[in-house]
Amino acid sequence: MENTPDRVILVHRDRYLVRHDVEELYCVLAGNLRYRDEFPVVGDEVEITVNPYGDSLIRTILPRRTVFCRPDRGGHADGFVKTMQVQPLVANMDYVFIITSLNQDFSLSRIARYAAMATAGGAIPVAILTKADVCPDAEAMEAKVSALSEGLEAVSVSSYTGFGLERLKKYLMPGTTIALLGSSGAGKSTLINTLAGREVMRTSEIREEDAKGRHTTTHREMIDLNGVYLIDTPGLRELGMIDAETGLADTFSDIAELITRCAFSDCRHQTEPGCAVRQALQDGTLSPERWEMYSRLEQENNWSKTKKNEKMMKIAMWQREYSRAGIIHR
Ligand SMILES: Nc1nc2c(ncn2[C@@H]2O[C@H](COP(=O)(O)OP(=O)(O)OP(=O)(O)O)[C@@H](O)[C@H]2O)c(=O)[nH]1
Ligand SMILES: [Mg+2]
Ligand SMILES: [Zn+2]
Repeated sequence: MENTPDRVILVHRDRYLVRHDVEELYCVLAGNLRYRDEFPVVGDEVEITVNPYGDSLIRTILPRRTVFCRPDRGGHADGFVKTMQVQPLVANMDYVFIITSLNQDFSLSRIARYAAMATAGGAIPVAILTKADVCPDAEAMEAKVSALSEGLEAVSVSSYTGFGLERLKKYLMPGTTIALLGSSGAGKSTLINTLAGREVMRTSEIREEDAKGRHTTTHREMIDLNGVYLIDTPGLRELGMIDAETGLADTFSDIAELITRCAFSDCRHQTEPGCAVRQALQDGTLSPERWEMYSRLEQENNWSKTKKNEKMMKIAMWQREYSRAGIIHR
């Protein structure tokens, strides 16, 4: 008998659709998980107790091989521990397809950001440049994107004409999980439909004025295409950089390496003597655009870390107040 682990394929509020052998079962969380604030995400491998009479029970979330997170800046008041952490979106994918359309919505720094977050979570990023049919020079765009980082592959495709799709074949191997991430309207669901050869996901047209999407996909969902698992996701509005240093360093490995060669370990790469970055900018081995992009992303990353620290300090202060007042015991 084949022994594939149970896997979360859809999350709907507090119910989870789990693939269990050949069945799909609705599950809820066991108390211990709820108590620890551990929530499964799409792609998670779980252990369940089957209940033939109603919702089954997720008992355990197995350790994640990879994860894609976004910093959680949303919602609640500062006192909630939950809000200061990164929010896992999908888990256990081998590849993150960074879906970006070759129209006005195209953004190199967005691709760099996604690539950094994917790498930080252990997955391999691949830049998929969609709507090649509306771009006069897809090849030049590919070159720009792959220049972002050594080893970052860029593939331009068109779901309308079929252009470039054969280059995706090497990723679409049975047993492989691929998460499709990117802005709303980039063509994530359309690409899945095209690869499936039928309409599995709903799609809708982008706004004509600014090429923005309409947030058509509202759930993260894993689709099984003959053993290839594609995770469709809703377009992300923004993506910050919390805890992505490792990802940044990998995406900009040349710059990371340069920085280690600066004479001072706390070099700000401005006026310090022996700065390897300024040297490289001068002799042309580092392009100013690339350096600017790295600096921008790194600044953002530090910014979110500062915010996180502020929040942590606030929480610590609260807790002290509360324990002093006898409200909580620690
Ligand atoms: N010209 C062109 N348009 C495309 C292509 N792929 C998708 N589109 C169009 O782009 C629009 C948005 O596509 P969707 O697949 O809904 O986009 P999405 O990324 O799933 O968006 P959300 O679900 O909102 O995150 C639709 O009108 C598609 O027909 C393509 O290859 N070429
Ligand atoms: Mg969609
Ligand atoms: Zn320096």
